[in-house]
Amino acid sequence: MKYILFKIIAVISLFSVFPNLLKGQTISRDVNPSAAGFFSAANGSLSWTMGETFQKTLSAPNTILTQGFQQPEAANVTLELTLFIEGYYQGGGTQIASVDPVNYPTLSDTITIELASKDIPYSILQSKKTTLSTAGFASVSFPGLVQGFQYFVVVRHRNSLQTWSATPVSLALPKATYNFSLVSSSAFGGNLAPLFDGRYGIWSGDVNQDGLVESTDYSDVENASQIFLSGYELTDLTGDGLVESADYSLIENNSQLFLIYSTP
Ligand SMILES: [Ca+2]
Ligand SMILES: [Ca+2]
Repeated sequence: MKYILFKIIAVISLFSVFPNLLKGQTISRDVNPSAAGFFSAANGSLSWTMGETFQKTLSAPNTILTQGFQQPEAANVTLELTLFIEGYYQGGGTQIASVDPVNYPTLSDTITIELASKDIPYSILQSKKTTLSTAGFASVSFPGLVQGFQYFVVVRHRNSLQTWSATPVSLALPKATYNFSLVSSSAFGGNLAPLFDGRYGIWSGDVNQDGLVESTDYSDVENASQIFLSGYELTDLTGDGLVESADYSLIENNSQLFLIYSTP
């Protein structure tokens, strides 16, 4: 009689008993072995694979290729940014709540944070939308495959000029931080607006999001201000829910500065 030998690998994750063991890793179940299973309950989980003879994991900035036994997956990396929006800024490290000041008084607006390759052609590799607080704080989580690599950090906001970090930022655990508010040189090309109290902010006025602040943006704000447009509008550069003289003054000034987004 022949005996069949099964090799069983079981990984028991005691999340509640040994939480410190899990820092930096989570268990991925996206490998396809000859047989596998996963069970979970309130206090723990059990996953297993069977019948494999070898394993391999290869990784690059864009890809992880895994073969064989299930592999621990690198934990998500948190990126925390500090930045202000020129037209929203109110001094003292605070900016206006533009979305819904009654129900969300600490929410300034939403922004998109992207990771671009540090190498030519500096392609955008990750993109996440998140909230920006009235204190200029934004936090976003990127998948573990970016962990340990360097990327340019790109900030996009609905009516501001897209802004890139001056240099690539290393995304290490447990989190990476970057501050666009203290010196103009924190942005690529020094491309930040000087604010009235010595801080810096991303330039307001790219209403049509083409990477320039120019006549089309000017016309959009001018037209909206003449009909007293109100609400959450792209042409509301000051974020107060009204399109009026302050927005017009801001676009009039910025459109004369020939502002163009700066990238490596
Ligand atoms: Ca524009
Ligand atoms: Ca306004």
